[in-house]
Amino acid sequence: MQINYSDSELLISAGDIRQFPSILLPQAVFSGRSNVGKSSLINTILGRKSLARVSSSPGKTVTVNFYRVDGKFVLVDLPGYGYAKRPAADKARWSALTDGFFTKNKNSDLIKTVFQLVDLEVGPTEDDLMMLDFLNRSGLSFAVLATKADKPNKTSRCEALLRLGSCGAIPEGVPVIPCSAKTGEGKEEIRRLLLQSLGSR
Ligand SMILES: Nc1nc2c(ncn2[C@@H]2O[C@H](COP(=O)(O)OP(=O)(O)OP(=O)(O)O)[C@@H](O)[C@H]2O)c(=O)[nH]1
Ligand SMILES: [Mg+2]
Repeated sequence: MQINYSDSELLISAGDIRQFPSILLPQAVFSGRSNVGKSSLINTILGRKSLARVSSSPGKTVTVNFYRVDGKFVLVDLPGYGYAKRPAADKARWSALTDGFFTKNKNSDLIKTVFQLVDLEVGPTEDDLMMLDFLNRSGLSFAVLATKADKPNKTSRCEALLRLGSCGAIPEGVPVIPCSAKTGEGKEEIRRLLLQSLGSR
């Protein structure tokens, strides 16, 4: 399938599960803690500079953003978790939205794959491990994207990748892909997994 990635548009920035679009296109989901680089990576994959808003202050917006790509599929930018300074009301909204997205979503069969982002240098946080545990139990297909791979030097990068690869919460066979919105590393591999997932489930 040929995809014109730059032919993409924001469908809706949903602050409530009732606003989730009813468009029947397959979805690939980007999940991860606040500031891990979800929106930046979406822009890189789409070859767009600033379609997905990159946050200057993390954790500010609690919305699920749906991007339609070339009329063929939808990329979903989930709100980031783990932002300590977020007010309790926003944390409750995060839970309602994210939980709603996975468990109360009448179109959940459209979710073809989840890209779980983990900061390569930081490694999986407690919240990341909880999310990975959820994904393992969900039966959803997922891959781990190790973000900001441009930051560590060569030695720390190798060590960090080895640590991540041997993380108990990431089963064998789940791809772990180093990537960077800054250098474009991982873009083609992510696009390949994306296309592969669209034909499945
Ligand atoms: N060095 C480096 N910085 C990055 C990379 N990706 C994102 N950043 C920076 O990390 C910060 C957060 O990026 P976002 O893409 O907004 O992160 P997010 O996961 O969407 O954050 P929330 O929307 O708050 O959940 C920004 O300052 C980006 O410029 C990367 O690959 N390399
Ligand atoms: Mg974002």
